[in-house]
Amino acid sequence: MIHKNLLRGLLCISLVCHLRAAGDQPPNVVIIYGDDVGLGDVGVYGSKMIPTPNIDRLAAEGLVFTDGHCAAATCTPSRYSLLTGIHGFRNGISVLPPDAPLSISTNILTLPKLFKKAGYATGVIGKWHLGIGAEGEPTDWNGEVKPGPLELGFDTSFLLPSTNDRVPCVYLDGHHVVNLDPADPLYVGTSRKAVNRKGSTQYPDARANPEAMTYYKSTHGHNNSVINGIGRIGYMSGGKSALWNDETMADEFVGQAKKYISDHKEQPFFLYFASQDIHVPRAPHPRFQGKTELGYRGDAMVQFDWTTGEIMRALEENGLTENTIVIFSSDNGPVYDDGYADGTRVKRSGEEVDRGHDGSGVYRGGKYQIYEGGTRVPLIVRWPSEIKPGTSAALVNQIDFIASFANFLGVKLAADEAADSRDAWDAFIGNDPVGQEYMIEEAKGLALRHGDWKFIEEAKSNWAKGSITKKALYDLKSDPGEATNIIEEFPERAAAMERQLETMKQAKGIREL
Ligand code: NG6
Ligand code: CA
Repeated sequence: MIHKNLLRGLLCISLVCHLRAAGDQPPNVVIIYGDDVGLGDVGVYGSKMIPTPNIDRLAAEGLVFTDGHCAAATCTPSRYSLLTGIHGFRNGISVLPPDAPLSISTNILTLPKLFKKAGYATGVIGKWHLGIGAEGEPTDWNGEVKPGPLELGFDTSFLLPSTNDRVPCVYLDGHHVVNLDPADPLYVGTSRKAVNRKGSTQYPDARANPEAMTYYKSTHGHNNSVINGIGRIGYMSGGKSALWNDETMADEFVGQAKKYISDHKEQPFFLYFASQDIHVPRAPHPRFQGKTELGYRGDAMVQFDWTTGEIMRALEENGLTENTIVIFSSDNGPVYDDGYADGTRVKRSGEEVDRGHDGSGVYRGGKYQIYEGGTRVPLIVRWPSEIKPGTSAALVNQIDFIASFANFLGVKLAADEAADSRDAWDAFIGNDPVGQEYMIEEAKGLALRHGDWKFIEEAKSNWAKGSITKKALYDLKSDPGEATNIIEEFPERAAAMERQLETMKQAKGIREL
């Protein structure tokens, strides 16, 4: 044993190997991931109208990044990059419909596979939205639903398979739909016809029966199957006994997380906890309704803060707070009315402030947009034994988690593994105040950050249909709100950044540059 540990110690240069050689357990890693949570929705980043005491406590004990980014301004590409270390644009990844097959190849390295290589247990709880099932064959929701997270390196999974505004409105535990009655088989599709099967429960169609939307009405889209009084994207039939309850979803996921943490307290684990909050349809539990003056959006954020507190409490109760790296972040920037009349007062017109609350703080735009509000999200890393609490202005991105943890765990990445992921370990633990020199931001088009400079390429806008975002250059130091396009004043800088962006786009992966 001594011999083995000595050998390990000699072979390993990473901290985790030294810990193991010394007989100490490597730290657990928990990612608490919000959905559409803006930087300005969190107290420590300036939210005044939404109380977030639990997240603020986490922040006070951890490192708060002010220039931390998710990889893209919408969910699927952002999560794709988090788990693969590859930019979504390279593989044409965009927001997935309810019946999409798995968007990540089961042959490539993923964040959970990396942790498994280092001997960790791995689990995912919550929203998936990366597709499920094999390409080219319809997914059988009544049998084994796969491939999915279990084929990508997670040992256990408890999912909201797509998003809460998309069918199927059921939980998936491992390969199986929870509480499914075989006498009421479940079908999922993008047309009414595809799910119109005799013998399965039929749900109202929001187009024909808008009065069935009793929870609240949709303001755009969300007009297919109506489940629990809420119009959804896509159609389903059957699975009545398996339907989730929107208002107890947070409780369900928190319960799953508590169980996961206590079941795995004896071994190092990686838990990817992806809340549905504060994505639409926002349906916080009645105990959170009315907690803010901002309608269900604000109340759902209060619920998410509670969720965060419960996960921290579970770590504490199991004696794991000191030796767990907790990462708190979000998959894209904020949005107000994203398709339902849920009490937000801002329509999808690009207006930024609802009753004095600005979900992206001083930054411009939010979800779907190439401006900073699209990807600059709350990012907090807490690890008491190694990270000194404070604030970091380093430019960091979730796409770099894989390469950074690979460094920490002492796992070598092949050139084609997580090819866009670059080691930023020192920045994530507070030892490097600068972070990446260059970083891509992704919406429908791309932008490049170089320090405080930002170049935006000309592209179709994801925000307002048919509109084009013109080439632009901003100096975020003097103009954090991207109000003044100074491309005419600095044509050479803009051209150089455009060339750099092109080089990064053309490369197989950014790490090779
Ligand atoms: C849009 C939906 C929006 C949301 C988004 C994906 C409509 C009109 N809008 O198409 O409500 O679901 O997709 O959000 O249906 S994300 O956070 O998963 O990327
Ligand atoms: Ca999202």
